[in-house]
Amino acid sequence: MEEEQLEVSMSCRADVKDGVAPRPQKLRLVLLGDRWLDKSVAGNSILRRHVFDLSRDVKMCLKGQSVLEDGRKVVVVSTPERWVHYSIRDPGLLQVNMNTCMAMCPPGPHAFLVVVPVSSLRGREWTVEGPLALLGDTVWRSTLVVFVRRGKLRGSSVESFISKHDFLKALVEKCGNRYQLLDASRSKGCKAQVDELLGKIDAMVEMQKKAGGAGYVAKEEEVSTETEEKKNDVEERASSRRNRAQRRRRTLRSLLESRSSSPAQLQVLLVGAKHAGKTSSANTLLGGAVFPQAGDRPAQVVDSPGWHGRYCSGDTPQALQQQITHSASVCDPHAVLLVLRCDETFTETDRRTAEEHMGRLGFGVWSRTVVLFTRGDGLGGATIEEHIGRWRSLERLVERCGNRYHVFDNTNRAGSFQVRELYEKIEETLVENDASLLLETLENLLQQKQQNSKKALRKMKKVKMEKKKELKEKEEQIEKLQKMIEAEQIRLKRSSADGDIIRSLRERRTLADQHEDEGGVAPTCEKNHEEPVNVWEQVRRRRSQRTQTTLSFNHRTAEDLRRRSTFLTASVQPHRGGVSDGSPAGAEQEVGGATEEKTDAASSWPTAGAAALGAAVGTLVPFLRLPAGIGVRSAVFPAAGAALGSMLIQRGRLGRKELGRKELGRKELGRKELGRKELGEDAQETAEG
Ligand SMILES: Nc1nc2c(ncn2[C@@H]2O[C@H](COP(=O)(O)OP(=O)(O)OP(=O)(O)O)[C@@H](O)[C@H]2O)c(=O)[nH]1
Ligand SMILES: [Mg+2]
Repeated sequence: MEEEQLEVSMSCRADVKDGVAPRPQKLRLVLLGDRWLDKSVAGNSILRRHVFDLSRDVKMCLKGQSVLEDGRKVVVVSTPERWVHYSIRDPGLLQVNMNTCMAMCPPGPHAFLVVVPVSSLRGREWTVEGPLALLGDTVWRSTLVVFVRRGKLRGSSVESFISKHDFLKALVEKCGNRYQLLDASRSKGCKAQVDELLGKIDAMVEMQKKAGGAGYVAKEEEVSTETEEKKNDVEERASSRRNRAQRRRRTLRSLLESRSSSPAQLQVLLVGAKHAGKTSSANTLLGGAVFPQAGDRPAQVVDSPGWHGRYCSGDTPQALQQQITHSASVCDPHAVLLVLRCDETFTETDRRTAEEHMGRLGFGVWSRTVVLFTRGDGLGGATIEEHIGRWRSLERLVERCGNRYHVFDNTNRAGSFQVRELYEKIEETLVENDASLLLETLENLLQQKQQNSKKALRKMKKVKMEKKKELKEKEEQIEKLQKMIEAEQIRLKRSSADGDIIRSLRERRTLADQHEDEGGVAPTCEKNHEEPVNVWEQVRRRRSQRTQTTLSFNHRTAEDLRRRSTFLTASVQPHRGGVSDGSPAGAEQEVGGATEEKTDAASSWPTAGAAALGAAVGTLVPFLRLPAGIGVRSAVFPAAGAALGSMLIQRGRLGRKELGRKELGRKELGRKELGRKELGEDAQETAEG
């Protein structure tokens, strides 16, 4: 392998030096195609010598090689007829075949050449399409289509031949529009065509290299589409299809039980391509009985001629087509069985052909069609759903038939289970197409829905009421809680106000206590705590000074009062223990005592005077003549005058007493202020000391 790569790279270098486009000096090619003869002719034309036997198919891969005039070495591997023939029993067969031919041209082929004969390919499309559908994308990037048998073109171009066949258009497109016509009948013209073909291969290899590839297909696993990922995908889709079909069948069977009327006889029509197994399947259905039974009732089975397609070339003749349509009109089938083989490929052309022929049976045919797969014995370990999932075109066809399908093994006619099951499926198809039954079912469903909706409405109303009640209860609870919170807040406010009052009262009391009992309070002195005796000494000195000040103040107040009073002389009492505490209470007691004495002394004279004056006025009043001319003479008047005079004097005395009390209060406040200042000075002096 290394030798090969070295050879290729050396040749490329040499070509670049000469200014020629680099190309592999050893070219490895693989021929694919349905007919061994066409492949052998194409192989000999490329090698320019007779290497492959044109007289027989050896049914195995063959390798031929030669050196061209320009010194280029070419290796060609030819494959036997239908070498990639698909078998569901052994889907790995393709891989085995591909590996064999890859091993014959190591390290891998530069190109795959699909050899297609220029001839009527109608009904044989699958021979080209089918096997190639199994090849992976890597192969398609390295593939060219080679058309042989130019003579059949009859003067027209190869392009017009391609355009006539949809499957060929798709094939050429898939190969990146790379194709070449080889006319082996004319050796001179063929040489130029081969040169042209090799040029196209070189360009393709160059393109692959530019894209970062090796220029040839090296990995064997890239050849086939049967990757692990694809297998898993197929299995998943297969199981989903099976489940869907089973669900649908269950529903239809329940509907079938409620069905009141059913046809007395089942009519079944079999259609399909030639050799698909229609007659064999009809015989299996009849089971050898003269009057076949579908369950407990008779069945009529109608076979039809196969359309030309997969196994016969040429269009389906008009007469044959009419016979197929006539078969359908004869029995007016309850179900149409579309017969297909399940042991081989299924291409897009197969789908199109089947749909074309079925379409002639009428538009409504698809709703009563069941796909009947024959050769179930060739499935091996695979399931029918897996086979369907492997071919996209087949999937589409089965879906068009409403996912109705069944498998027959016609080699086992004794197997009554497969027949019974098929009849069941036909009956289910009847249900699906019974418009009156479906209408009835629909009506029942609607009725049920209405009842259900009424029930649901009632239930909803009930739930709504309950919710409303619940909401109301909750609202009441919230209201209660709010009230409780408000009450609590008020209580808290009150207690905090009380606390403030108590605090302020306490503060006042503390202040008063401090003033009253200064000896009990030890002055704080953080700085001079080593000499407490001196501090106390200082405090005592300051206190005695303050006592002197207070005494002189009290004395002055007493003097003042004495001077003001005209009736009494007030005496100032000395403080207890010889030291005045300077408290306002003490001052008040002293001053209050002086005021009482003065009041008691002053009360007798003015009251007696006023009473005498009142009595005199009262005596004179009866001798007065009032402007109205009325004369008043009574002893009441002297008494009333005396009482009034006494009362006026009493009121004047009370007013003076009130004024004296206010004056005392003002003085008291002044004294308090003075005391506070002195205290502050004390503390400051103590701290500084
Ligand atoms: N192994 C196997 N062979 C089958 C099965 N069904 C049909 N065949 C064979 O397939 C071949 C064609 O079967 P037919 O029933 O004649 O096919 P057809 O569709 O009636 O053919 P035409 O009438 O020509 O269109 C016969 O050789 C059958 O033996 C099957 O389930 N298993
Ligand atoms: Mg037949």
